[in-house]
Amino acid sequence: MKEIFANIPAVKYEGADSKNKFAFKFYDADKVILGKKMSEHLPFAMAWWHNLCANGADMFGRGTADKSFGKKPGTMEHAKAKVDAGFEFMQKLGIKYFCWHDVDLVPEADDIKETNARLDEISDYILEKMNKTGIKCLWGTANMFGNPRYMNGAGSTNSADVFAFAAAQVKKALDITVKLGGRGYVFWGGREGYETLLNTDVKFEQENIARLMKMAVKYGRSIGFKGDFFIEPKPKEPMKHQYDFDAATAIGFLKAHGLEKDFKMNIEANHATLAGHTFEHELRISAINGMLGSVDANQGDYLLGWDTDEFPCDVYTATYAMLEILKAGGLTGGLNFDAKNRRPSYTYEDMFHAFILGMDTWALGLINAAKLIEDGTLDKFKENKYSTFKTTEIGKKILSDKTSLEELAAYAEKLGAPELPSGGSQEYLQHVINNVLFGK
Ligand code: XLS
Ligand code: NI
Ligand code: NI
Repeated sequence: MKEIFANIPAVKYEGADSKNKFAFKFYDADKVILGKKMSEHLPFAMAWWHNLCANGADMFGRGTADKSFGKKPGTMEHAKAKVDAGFEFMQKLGIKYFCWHDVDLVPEADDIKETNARLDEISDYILEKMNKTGIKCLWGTANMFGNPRYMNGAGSTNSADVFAFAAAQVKKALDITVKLGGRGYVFWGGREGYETLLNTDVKFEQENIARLMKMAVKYGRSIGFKGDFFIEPKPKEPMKHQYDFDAATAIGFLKAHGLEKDFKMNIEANHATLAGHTFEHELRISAINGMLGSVDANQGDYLLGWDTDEFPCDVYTATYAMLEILKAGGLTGGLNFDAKNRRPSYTYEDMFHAFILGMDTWALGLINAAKLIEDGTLDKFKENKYSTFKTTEIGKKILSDKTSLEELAAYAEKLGAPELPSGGSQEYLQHVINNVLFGK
């Protein structure tokens, strides 16, 4: 088969001194860090939609990048050319996973039966490529936000017929996920939210979203899906207010509807910052609830209030994120580059540079996080910070739930003023981090 990215070589690790622009400087797939290969710590995935479909079009201008791969867009020949391009791309970069929406894989027909037949055909073709290359499916999802029928939501729609269409798409996307052996299935509630409460029954809408998710779990398990369902929280965009605002909100929703056993979080960095949180905050909240599943690895821009989906280059953020992931024992999902090239970066070479940047950034994050764990200062500090609960009699009583307000009140009265242990030292810790990261 003719190569699509013919002028671009396979990208290999060459080390930080390499000047080869098609080489990794930090991502060394087989290198063992904290007992595991880098490639296992970092299950990178390619997002079909950004990499093989998006052409740089925005509200103000048409596309700049040619993603036709030599075929006419809107045809099955083009859908297959995207598969060819995607697998060649992933092989050249050593990426082991991919993620998709139903309508990224095939052009949507007017009749859902025809769309589904196209999905059957393309997934046969994808499966062949998977078997030849060993590349795997990380997760699949149904696009329930693009088609005009979802203008009032999918699970949260005001139309029972539209709800049925959403269910039909979820069913088929689950079929294809299972067929491709996907590790997960994602719900990103793009249109599940509202513009104004004046016309919205929030309780009704949220209950219906839960109904759709329950049906998805029931059906998925019945066809042998053993992976995790994921909610991908996002506070806004396209809706003014989205129901899965952040991890804490989504976890509360799952628990309220008895879905917490089957679902975990898919945390996107740019969504975290849109919610007014750091990326690592969202990872921590997911982790302490046992729901850290997968990551959409991108970054936003602090000066822009929307999902800019940039490839990650911020090494501090990648370090803090990897620290959370390592502490949580890793991901059940992976690191999906839900990220796109900037509009003027329209060439095939730019597509590769974007992934080289993203993969090297996360590799640095991993290397740094491992150093911080080995250094141990942060862990020791935290342990010491709360030590009065372990070393004093009253602290031990509180932790073992063996006291009461009355007893604590009597104790406090006797005490006069409490001695205050230091709890901060933020500047010291930040300095330690810089020393560990940049010191020899
Ligand atoms: C949009 C979301 C979307 C999901 C998948 O902001 O990030 O791309 O990851 O539907
Ligand atoms: Ni995403
Ligand atoms: Ni996003």
